[in-house]
Amino acid sequence: MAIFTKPKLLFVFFLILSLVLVSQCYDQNPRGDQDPQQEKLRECQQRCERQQPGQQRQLCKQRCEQQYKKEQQQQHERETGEDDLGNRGPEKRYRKFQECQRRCQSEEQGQQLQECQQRCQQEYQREKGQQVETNPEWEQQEKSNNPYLFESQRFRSRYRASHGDFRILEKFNQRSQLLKGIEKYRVSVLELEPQSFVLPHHCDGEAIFVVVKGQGIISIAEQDNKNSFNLQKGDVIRVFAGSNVYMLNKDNNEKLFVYVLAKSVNAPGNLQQYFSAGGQNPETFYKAFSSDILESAFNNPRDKLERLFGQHKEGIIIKASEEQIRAISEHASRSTQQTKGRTQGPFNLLKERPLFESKFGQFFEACPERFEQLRDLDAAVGFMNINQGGMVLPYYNTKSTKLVMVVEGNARFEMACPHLGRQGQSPWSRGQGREHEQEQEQEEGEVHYQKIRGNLNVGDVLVIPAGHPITFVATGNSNVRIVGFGVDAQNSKKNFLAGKQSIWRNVDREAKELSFSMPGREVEEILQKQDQSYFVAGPEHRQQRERGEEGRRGQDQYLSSILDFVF
Ligand SMILES: [Cu+2]
Repeated sequence: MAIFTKPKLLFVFFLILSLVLVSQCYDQNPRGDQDPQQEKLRECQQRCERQQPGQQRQLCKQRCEQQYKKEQQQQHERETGEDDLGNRGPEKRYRKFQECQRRCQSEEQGQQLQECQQRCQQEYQREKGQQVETNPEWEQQEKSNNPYLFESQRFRSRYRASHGDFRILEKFNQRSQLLKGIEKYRVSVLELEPQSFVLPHHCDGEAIFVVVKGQGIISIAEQDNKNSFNLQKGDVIRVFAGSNVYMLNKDNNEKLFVYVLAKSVNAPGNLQQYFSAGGQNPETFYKAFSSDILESAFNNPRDKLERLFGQHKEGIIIKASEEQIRAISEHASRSTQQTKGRTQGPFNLLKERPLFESKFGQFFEACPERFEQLRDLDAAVGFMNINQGGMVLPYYNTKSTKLVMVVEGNARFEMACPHLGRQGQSPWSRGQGREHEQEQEQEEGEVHYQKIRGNLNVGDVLVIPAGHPITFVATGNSNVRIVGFGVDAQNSKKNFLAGKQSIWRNVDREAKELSFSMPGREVEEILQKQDQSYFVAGPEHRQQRERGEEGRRGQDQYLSSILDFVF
């Protein structure tokens, strides 16, 4: 230790020591220490703040957080070496799945819990079978290449009030030129809190209302006619363009949810509400007239009219008292009415006989051929219930394009689309793709179908163009209920592509032989193997059953059959 006896060297030693300490301090500085994932989360949430209004902002932020959690977990896996590039053994995969489910149960509730568990399941399925598809970039691309799926956040609140919300989905042709055929149609959702009232208004669109939850009253006031109807779940009511309408949720506890299909009668896809009632918020259209005109029209002095049209400030959906609800309810009836040659009033779709059904689901439909109210709009309304673990056999709608929305549960879908089937081209995209699309007629002999797929949660909308083969599979731990509006519905049918009732039963054996280059008998044997119709066990349910029948050979076999039994 001779060096410490020399003061110069001692000074140099302390200088180095203090430099080391200072540099360590800098390393521990909170900014320098900031986790890049956390930084990303912060940026993502800020983006939501800037770009998304109200409720969407919350959803947007939640998505940021989910992504953050996922990335953190992935990092954890990388660091602990639990997972080397997804080559997890079945035990490890399953353990991870169980952990995921436990996390959901401790952190989430209700709808969120269901969604969280579904994510666990999807992750597990992906790891189990399709390792290629774990690439998030590919997934992202697939999502953005799908112009048919509108996730619930694509609805925008048009009128939000303390007692409800009216949300409208973006214009279809804004998303893609492939949806130009339905540009006049808009889909919206009316959500009313218990004991609330929607102010009288009319709309420049021909509409169909479907009650998917709750109970209420709709009143239609016309020049020479007044109709008031009770509404309940499953009711379908045609609301003519320009009808002056007010509505009520009369229930004390339950919200009222109404899905609306409207066809614009002015500018295509542009729908406006016109409030006769109101004052400042919503503004009443009377305010667009000059005072002297109003004085003459109402034969009232200006100050009285200013008072009348200046009071209301609470928005289009407001709280109603029990007495008010009772009074309005007294006038409401249930039955349909014949007024001047047109039928008005609701009918209940769920009380009709299902158009087809089996152990795994039912389908109800109101078509324009049977329901006079739907005829002039050439529209249909359908309800599809798929029981837990079930799927609907692939089918296509012969002529009608369907706009479907999930009311309950979760589903995944797969659809074949020839429009997007030309590799490397995206003629659907906005802007530059437009001219492209018109020129892009299919070249000779070139047949390819793009697999369009995705998950559907409550509130998501899917457009199923006519002729496109599609299937839905119930995912998650409950039944799935889907409501669909059909446009150009007259004489449209569902043609099934598999199962006992499929179109193949009406094709000659020789034609089958020629079509598949196989002996006709063999083709039929394959096509007839599915002896069920319409709804059958979904892939997960089916795997579980098959494994159950396989018996137990060795421990590995046993383990995997347990794993598959979960789904
Ligand atoms: Cu297509």
